[in-house]
Amino acid sequence: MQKIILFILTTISIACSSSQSDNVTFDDLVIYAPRAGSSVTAGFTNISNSTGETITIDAITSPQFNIVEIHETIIDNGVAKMLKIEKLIIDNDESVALKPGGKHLMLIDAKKVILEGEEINLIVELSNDQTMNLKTPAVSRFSN
Ligand SMILES: [Cu+2]
Repeated sequence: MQKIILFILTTISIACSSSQSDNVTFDDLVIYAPRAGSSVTAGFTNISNSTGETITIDAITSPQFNIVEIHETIIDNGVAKMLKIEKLIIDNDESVALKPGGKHLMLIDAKKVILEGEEINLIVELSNDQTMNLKTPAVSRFSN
């Protein structure tokens, strides 16, 4: 009987340690292919922080774009405007949604024409000195 209890305890502690892993995740990353003739596009994702500490996104770069920024859409006197967020802060055990009409990734000045299906890479530098490499194929903005 004691063996069984020990086994259960071990299983629980393994489950806990995996959910508490040093982790920042970018889920459901979507990047639109720029419109024909445009070199600018937007991206969306859900960022979660389970590192045990507050995390700041210090920088995002991409081999395919000269500039990657995080923007926030605000309504100013009835006009939608985008503000650059210099450092996006994500508290421990919190997530931040980058979504249409809200915060979003802005990919600016594509280095070449990017068509649907082409892979986009993002290099994300976090305040804990972690660097994350993300990739996703560019999708049509009319696909959903
Ligand atoms: Cu923007």
